[in-house]
Amino acid sequence: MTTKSLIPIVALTAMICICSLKAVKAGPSPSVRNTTAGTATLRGVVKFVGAAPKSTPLNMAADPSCAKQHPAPVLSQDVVADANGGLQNVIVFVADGLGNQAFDPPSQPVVLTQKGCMYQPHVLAMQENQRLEVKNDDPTSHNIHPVPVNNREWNKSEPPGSRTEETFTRAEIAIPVKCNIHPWMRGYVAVLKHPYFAVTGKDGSFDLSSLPPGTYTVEAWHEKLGTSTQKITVGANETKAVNLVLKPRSGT
Ligand SMILES: [Cu+2]
Repeated sequence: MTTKSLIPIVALTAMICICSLKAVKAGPSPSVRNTTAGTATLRGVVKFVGAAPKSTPLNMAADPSCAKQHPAPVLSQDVVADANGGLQNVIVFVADGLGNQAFDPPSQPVVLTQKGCMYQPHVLAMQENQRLEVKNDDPTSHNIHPVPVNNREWNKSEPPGSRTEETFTRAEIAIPVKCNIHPWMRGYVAVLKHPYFAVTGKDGSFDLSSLPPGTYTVEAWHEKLGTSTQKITVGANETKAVNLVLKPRSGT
């Protein structure tokens, strides 16, 4: 072989080396990115059993612009249940069974509104790295201050009519949110790794749809009543009922 004929071989070998180096650098993907929605559904109701703790009226006298917006007394939102025991404001989510799948956050933000010096909604859930838009629809200033354990803590002053945006990068169920100006303001933001979560409505109902078929642990989380879990297997194109019960904890 002449030196001339060796050049292309050397060049090719160098290219292969560079390519394989790149591949090694990138490493094996830590997770399988899920892009296809599944066809399984878990649907049910979270019920509260036991004596409901008494809701207490909130005292907004410290800021007349807040109090003025509520002709009737506003009750605390700690435990909100309907006549059938359907429990509102419960975060229901897949706690186990999705393996190492990873999910991109939705491009749309979730919106938390400060209105009547309350958080609307009182409980919300979002995905890691999804945008959280915080609006102030009140004629008074608020200072939103989430108090996370696994995420970066921040607090922001919001003059009337303003909005701000933030994200949480790590799963956490759930982050308490308070206002540094109005001590009665309290909310919760749950952050999840995947899109399989819901917050129960007025009747305690929830719907986890577009799941891949599998065996899942479904968990219900409530700010005062703690957690409840259930394991369930669901197939493709199948809908299964999951009903969860929460009881007052000792001392609640
Ligand atoms: Cu406030």
